[in-house]
Amino acid sequence: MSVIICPINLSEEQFARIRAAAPGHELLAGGDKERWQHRVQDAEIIIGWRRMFEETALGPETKLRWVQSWSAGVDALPLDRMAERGIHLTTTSGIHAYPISETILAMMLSYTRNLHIYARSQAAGRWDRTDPLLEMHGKTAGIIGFGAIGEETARLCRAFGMRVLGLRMSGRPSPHADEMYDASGLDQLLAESDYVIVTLPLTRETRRMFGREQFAKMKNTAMFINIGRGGLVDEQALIDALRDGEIAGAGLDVFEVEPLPEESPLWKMENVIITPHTAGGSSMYNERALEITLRNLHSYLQTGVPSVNLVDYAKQY
Ligand code: OXD
Repeated sequence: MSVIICPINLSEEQFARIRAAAPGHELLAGGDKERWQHRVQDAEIIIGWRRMFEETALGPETKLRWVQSWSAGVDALPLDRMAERGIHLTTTSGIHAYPISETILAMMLSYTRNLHIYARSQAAGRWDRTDPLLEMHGKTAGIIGFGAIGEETARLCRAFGMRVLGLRMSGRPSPHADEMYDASGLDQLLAESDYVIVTLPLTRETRRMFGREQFAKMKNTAMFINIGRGGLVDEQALIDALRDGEIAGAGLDVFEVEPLPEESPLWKMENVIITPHTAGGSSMYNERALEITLRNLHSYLQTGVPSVNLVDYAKQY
């Protein structure tokens, strides 16, 4: 009997839906590794990758055919080894649009209306009417990486009366963007935006895409938001840009090293809002990820290939 391993803590009802969709397969499931760790070498399908699978599941004798990642980003997975073994890899890309765009807007609003400062004052019991108090209305949001998250963020920005500039590799226009650029428009987008929002995946091409030069091109009054991956940014250059007033503030969910080390100056910067890589989190997460998984399970069992969010190893996403 083929084995499916799912080390995610789903509900019994959710596991039952996987079992019903894959008759003739044995499902070893749940967060307790006692349930599946002795069978990793037998797995044909893994739903929710764990670093500890690497040695056993990718060895020469592997039976593994398909991995459904429980994340959108797959930069931490052993992509080269998976590609070499011809394993299909699919992601949960698309399900982060609501929680991440809401986090982005929360960062923008908090920063613009000083909530991050007032929260500190409240904790200290201090009536501090610090200004300036800014507005998002009429300002320009530049969104770099315009997939599902970028589209939804743009739609919300428009509801606040903002102008939206987008950038995606294809340059394909969007009804939610006033202008859409391809990679060649990066400098223009950086120069014009009051909020620079990065939602890119981390790949060979995008690693350290934002450094000293890019921060220098941004307005001194601009806010920089990164919910993609820490590796997209030269973090020391970001710290310097914030310190030197090259840019005015930042909203950061992701970091070069996570958890963000205690000694990072970012913790103490008043103009920085930090969330601990939770922008994509949501009580809806598992249900939405399961829906993608079931669609993929269906096509995998019919055709041998999962159909939703299949990673292109050449592009690394
Ligand atoms: C993801 C994330 O990639 O939450 O899914 O960072």
